[in-house]
Amino acid sequence: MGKKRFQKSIMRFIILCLVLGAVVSVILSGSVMAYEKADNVKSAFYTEINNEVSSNDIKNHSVGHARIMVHEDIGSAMKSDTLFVELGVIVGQMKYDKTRITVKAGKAVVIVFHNNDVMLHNILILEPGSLDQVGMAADKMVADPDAMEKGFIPDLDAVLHASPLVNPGNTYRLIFTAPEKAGEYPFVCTFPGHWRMMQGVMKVE
Ligand SMILES: [Cu+2]
Repeated sequence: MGKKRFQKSIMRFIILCLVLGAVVSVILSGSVMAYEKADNVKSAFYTEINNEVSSNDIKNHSVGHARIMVHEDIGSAMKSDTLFVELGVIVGQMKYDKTRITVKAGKAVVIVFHNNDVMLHNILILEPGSLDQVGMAADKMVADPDAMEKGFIPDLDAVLHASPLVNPGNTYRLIFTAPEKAGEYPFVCTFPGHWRMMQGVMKVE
């Protein structure tokens, strides 16, 4: 092999290495970017949720048997078939602006609860047929000095999911997995005196 030919093949080898290196680094940076993007979306979601929790002044996330399920169910809320339901309040009437919500059994649900009213409200999802039991238990909580801290959420198994008390002008996302069993599940506000007026039905089908 002549000196020139040898130099040529060395050059070819170096160029090949450079091209391969460039291709590999483009592929790698692409996947890193994709990873970072997904991670940003995820962390933004966490930050938003955490802000809402602190803005509602929840000191203890395990209030009422860890039924404030913000953190546990974040994973399910990120599924593509998650159902988002907007729910507001009819100002000054102690009523939600919807009396019926329909969800799919076993699917993730996010109830985006806007408290556009001038007083505190919450939202609890209950076992079918348990509205009176839970409502009366909530009324009795007026005598409990820790009731505000407990968010007026009765400590009963019939309470499936619950938001904390939501301040006027605040929004709370109640994230949960819909029951597997079809049926009519009451939703209700248990702030003192509200439950008889402020209620609706979540139909699971
Ligand atoms: Cu209310």
